[in-house]
Amino acid sequence: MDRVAIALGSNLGDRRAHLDFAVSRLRASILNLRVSRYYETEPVDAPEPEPLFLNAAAVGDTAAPAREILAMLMAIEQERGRARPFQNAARTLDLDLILLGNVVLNEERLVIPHPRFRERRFVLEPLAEIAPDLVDPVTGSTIGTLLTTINAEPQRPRTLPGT
Ligand code: PH2
Ligand code: MG
Ligand code: MG
Repeated sequence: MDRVAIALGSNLGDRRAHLDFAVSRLRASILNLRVSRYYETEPVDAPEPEPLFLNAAAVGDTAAPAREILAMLMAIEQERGRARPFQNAARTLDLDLILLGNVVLNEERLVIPHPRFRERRFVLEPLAEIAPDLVDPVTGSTIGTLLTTINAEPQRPRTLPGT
């Protein structure tokens, strides 16, 4: 049995309803599911202006392998009509597999831990609320430590002047 951490995000349509739906689906397949509050966040790396996100994190226990979890997350996204017109387009529901116990995987379309989660406040903040002691097997740091690390760094402007 592995501890699994999932990031939830929505910035299209009824954001709260999309996240509530995902939580009820996850609760049906993942043991001891705990869910953070919902955080309203500014879009990061959006190629065009986008609505604000609602982000959350969920943690639980599962014996399912990574590919099976990924397939489940994509199926739940599909149930909310997730479309992918271009990278980082606004979306009804995004479910990302962040951590799965000590699993480290670097395969096509499946990288665990999630390759960008250590820089993403919208992932770390909700996750630190429910599982600050969870350890990233790549860096050996806890979620709580990773969050303080980005807290200490100056916030970069989203667009640089003159570019
Ligand atoms: N997801 C992204 C890119 N940017 N920004 C916020 N605030 N929240 C997200 O969930 C998010 C994002 C790629 O999936
Ligand atoms: Mg994502
Ligand atoms: Mg995703």
